[in-house]
Amino acid sequence: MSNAKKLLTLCFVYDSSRVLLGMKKRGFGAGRWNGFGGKVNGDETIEEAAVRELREESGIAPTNISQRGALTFVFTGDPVALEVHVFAVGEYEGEPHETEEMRPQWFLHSEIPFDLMWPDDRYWLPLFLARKKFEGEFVFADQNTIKEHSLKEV
Ligand code: 8WZ
Repeated sequence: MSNAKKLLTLCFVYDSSRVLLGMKKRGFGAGRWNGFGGKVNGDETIEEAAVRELREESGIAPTNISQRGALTFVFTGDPVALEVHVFAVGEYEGEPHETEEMRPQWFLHSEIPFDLMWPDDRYWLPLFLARKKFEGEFVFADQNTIKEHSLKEV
């Protein structure tokens, strides 16, 4: 049966001064800095998927992870919405390394490259970095253009 939503995860590793982003090297969102994440498989919880995708895309294993936000993305004319669950990772094992998917790099909070990220990130990433929990919905006309959005702290 067809799904009305695609479930995705997004993990941001951060501390009080820096956040780890990855340059997406291929596929959907290629050429943009983002957190690490991907699709939730049928046999796993959303958090299990977040941990798996973080390991696959950056090589690190979180020892501390918590859900911090839920974002819905809709593209005009596409009936399938993306439901993205955003996780915060504080502590982890291993060291980030480049993979086929992602090239990781640390950024100061004051130097986050919003112009090279998905355009919704400038709305909600400041809430994330301020340790808030949030829910939002963004309607895109295309991958560069937000038509409308709502965002609230929860
Ligand atoms: C985003 C995003 C439309 C859209 C999609 C994603 C995405 C795809 C896979 C994981 O996330 O990620 C961010 N930060 N904004 C907007």
